[in-house]
Amino acid sequence: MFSQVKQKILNKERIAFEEGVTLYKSNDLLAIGSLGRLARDLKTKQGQEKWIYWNRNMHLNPTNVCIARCEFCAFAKLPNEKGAWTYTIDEALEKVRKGAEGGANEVHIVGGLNPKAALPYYTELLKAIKNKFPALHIKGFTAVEIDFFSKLKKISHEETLKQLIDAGLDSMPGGGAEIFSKSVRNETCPDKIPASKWLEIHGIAHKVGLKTNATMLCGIGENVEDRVDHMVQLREQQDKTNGFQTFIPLSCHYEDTEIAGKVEPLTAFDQLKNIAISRIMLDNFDHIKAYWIQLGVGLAQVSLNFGADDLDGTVQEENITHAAGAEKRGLGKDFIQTLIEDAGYTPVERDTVYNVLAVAKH
Ligand code: V47
Repeated sequence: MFSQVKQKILNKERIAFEEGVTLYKSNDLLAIGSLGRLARDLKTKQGQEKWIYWNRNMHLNPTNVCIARCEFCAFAKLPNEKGAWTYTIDEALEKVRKGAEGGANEVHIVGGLNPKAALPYYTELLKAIKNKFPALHIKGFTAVEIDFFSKLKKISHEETLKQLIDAGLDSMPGGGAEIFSKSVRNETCPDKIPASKWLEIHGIAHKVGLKTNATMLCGIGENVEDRVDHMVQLREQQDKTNGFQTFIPLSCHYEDTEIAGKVEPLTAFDQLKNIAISRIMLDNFDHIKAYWIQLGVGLAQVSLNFGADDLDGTVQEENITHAAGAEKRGLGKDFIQTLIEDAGYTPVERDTVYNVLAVAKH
């Protein structure tokens, strides 16, 4: 089976659902990893074979108030619950100022579904950020939030996106995808839009000119068939609208969540397979991101040899995974580059849409 998949990768043929499942069911991790690496190597351009991307970014979570109840989320609070926040525009600007002074050129904005933080709040926020920090790229809002803003305002998804773009939105992150499987979605995040809506909104975003990312949240009771199905659905959407840049497999953290104890946590093998198999399956995605906040720095570094070509960024100020127990906050730019170099690769600083800002010299 491995030689058949290898041949298909070499021939640039698409890997079938069943083959993806068979790879997941194998424990020959190094063989799976070498296929992931092969798929990655064949995607790179001449002279860029050893490139691994990173960026200088910060997260901004303007509100953690959320009317959706997702079993895996430790971030969401009810409006009057202790620890709930909704920043004023000035408070949000102050966070952004700190990030920009720390060197960030991207702000990743996501928040809860808060009926008091509707579209006008966000358009005002984006305009204020662009006004004060015109060079910052704003990567903001999951498809789940876009749907929520549209419903509150009773306007279409396209109109919502256009208003956000007019206010300064530059691209969209990949959150809110969770796992597309109906049964796992109904069990763990019943208030979230279904997979079809998530995909449709990304398609609309691509149509109006935004680049977006895609995630898959693992360790929430899904099986390997669910994971491969998730990848196949993303691959099909990408065939239609071709605006996804990066795929990011996410690993659930359980502290203070309702799902804790109900499901088996991911092993290191699971997480490295997610990287390698997504690289093999998602032939029409340019990049696979090893999100070190969730993988941990060690596994993220190892995953560079399993097909990942992006380490995300310095990530100043992150709240979603930290609410659920992730340990580190913020990596220095020198350390990110050391992680990449020690794995045998060349650190390449990028902006959000993969323009190259600097290639490290040896
Ligand atoms: O949508 C929620 C997930 C996502 C937990 O696009 C959890 O570049 C782990 O989407 N444990 C937000 N994960 C993060 C995200 C992301 C991160 C980095 C880069 C990009 C990008 C996007 O985090 C949520 C949800 O799927 N999440 N709770 C948890 N307990």
